[in-house]
Amino acid sequence: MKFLIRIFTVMAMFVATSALAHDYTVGNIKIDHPWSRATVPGIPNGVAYFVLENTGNTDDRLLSASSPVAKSVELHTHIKDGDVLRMRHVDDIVIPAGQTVALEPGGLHVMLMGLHQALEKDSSFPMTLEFENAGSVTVDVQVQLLTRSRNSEGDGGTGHNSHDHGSHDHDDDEHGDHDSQAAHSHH
Ligand SMILES: [Cu+2]
Repeated sequence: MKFLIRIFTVMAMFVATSALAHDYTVGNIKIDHPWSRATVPGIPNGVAYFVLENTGNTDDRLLSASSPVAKSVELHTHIKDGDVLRMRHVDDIVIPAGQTVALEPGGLHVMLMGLHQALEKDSSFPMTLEFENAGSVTVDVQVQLLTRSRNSEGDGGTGHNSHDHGSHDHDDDEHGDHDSQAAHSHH
C-alpha cells in the first residue's frame, strides 16, 4: 500500500511538473514557460518570467505586457550598481532574429506593479504580450514558489528567501531603488 501511494505521489508530481512546461507561439515568436513567483498578501508587486525565441529572420521586439492582476505592468531589467542589483525600466526587449532571450531572476523581467491580489502558488493568470512584428498573444502565467534551481537574485544573501518564498527579493530591490539611500545614510 505504501508502495502504491508512493507511485501515485510520483505520478502526481510528474503531472504537476509537466503542466508547468507550457509554451505559446505567435508569428515567429515562441514564448516558453511563462511563470511568476508566488506572493503573500500585502506584497505590492509581482514579477513574471519567460523565454522568448525568435524563429524568424528579422528582429522583433517585445513592446509591452499587460495583465488584469496588476494596476500596471512594466518591462524591467537589472543592472549591477557596485554590489547592488537595481531594477531599471526598459522601453522594449529586442529578440534578435534566430535568437533566444530569457527573462529570468536577476535579469530581464516583467514587473507587475500594484497587484490586486496575492499571487497564489499553483494558480495562474493571463498576461498579454505585444510584439512589434508578431503581434499580440495572451499567455497563461503559472505561479510557482521557487525559481528553477537558480539563486542569482543578488539580494546580498539576506537569507529571507526561505520563509517568504523569495517574493521579497523585488521588494528589497525596490527599497534599494527608492528609499534606502536615505535610510542607509543614518549610519
Ligand atoms: Cu522589476
